[in-house]
Amino acid sequence: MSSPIATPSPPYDRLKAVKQFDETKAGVKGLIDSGIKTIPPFFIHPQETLIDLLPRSGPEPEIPTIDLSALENSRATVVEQIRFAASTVGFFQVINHGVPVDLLRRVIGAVKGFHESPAEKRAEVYRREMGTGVSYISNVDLFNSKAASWRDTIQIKMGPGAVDEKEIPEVCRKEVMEWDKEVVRVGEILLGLLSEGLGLDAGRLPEMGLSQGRVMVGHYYPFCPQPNLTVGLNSHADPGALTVLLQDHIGGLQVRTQQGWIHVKPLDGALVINIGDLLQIISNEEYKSADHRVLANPSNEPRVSVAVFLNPGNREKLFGPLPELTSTEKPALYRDFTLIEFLTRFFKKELDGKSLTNYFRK
Ligand SMILES: O=C(O)CCC(=O)C(=O)O
Repeated sequence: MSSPIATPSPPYDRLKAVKQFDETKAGVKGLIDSGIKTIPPFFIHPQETLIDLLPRSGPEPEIPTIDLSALENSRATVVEQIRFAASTVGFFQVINHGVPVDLLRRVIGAVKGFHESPAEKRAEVYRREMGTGVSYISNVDLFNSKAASWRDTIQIKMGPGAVDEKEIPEVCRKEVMEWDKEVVRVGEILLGLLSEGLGLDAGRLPEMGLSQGRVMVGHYYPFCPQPNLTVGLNSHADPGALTVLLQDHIGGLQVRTQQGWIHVKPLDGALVINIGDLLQIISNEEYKSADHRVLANPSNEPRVSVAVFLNPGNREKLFGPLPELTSTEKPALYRDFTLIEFLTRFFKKELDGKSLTNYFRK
């Protein structure tokens, strides 16, 4: 006969559960492959985050789409479109950027191929430190965040001191290298246009070496059985100068605007560009770094995205608002700092949407 006194279930040991998950080295993909039907409690986000995920009512505004093929005949129009997008929503999509569509498909396919390679293969590069320049992890901030997010990531350091090519998993090596070259090319064009949008010479931002420090992240958002209880990626702003993002057709990326959270709708062949905190500071806040997030993926098909963060290569140089953009009417809004100080501050805080720029505000 069973005892009439119920034995209390032991309290949930969150740290133990998180450690056990990390030790599988198989990420969220591993959880889904194991057949789970509910998400482990450490993925469940606080109520205030979940309430904010509810869909908005009414028509949704869209972020601007800018056609770079117009550069040839009407550069001034494109500069104005980019200036407007960068100084309002801080996000835009570019089309006709010159990257072959076939390469865009191959990059997504190769990153997907890595995340869907056998768990033992992925485990070989599962590490939290970026020592060799490649790390596969689930949740960069797994041990510091309030709740984990439904996503795995492969991070690759592309410069300065880029990863030894041989360290990149073979399944995506060729595509990662090709993609990096194209991102630098497109990034430099955009930095030139963004310079002009500030009323500066086209060379001003590119000459600062803002695309020399690059990290590529290939995200994988598997199907989530309880997408209303978690997120794919917490709300955050990117710390660097500019981010070039390639997303597949699934959707889920959202940006915070004055009209609330809006979707960055997948547009075949387009690249998503966003202003990072550093460019907000350098531009003395003419340009805006916007918070963005990714919803947990409710679709049976996994979502894949590949972001490259463009940062300065020189970590000791001082950065701050450009003197040309400050005046007695608009004094510098931020103090100068080195990238080392800036990034140290970034990695101290979890990706919880608190603005990094505020730490450097005068
Ligand atoms: O997956 C995405 O669409 C967004 C990725 C992102 O925001 C990031 O890596 O910082």
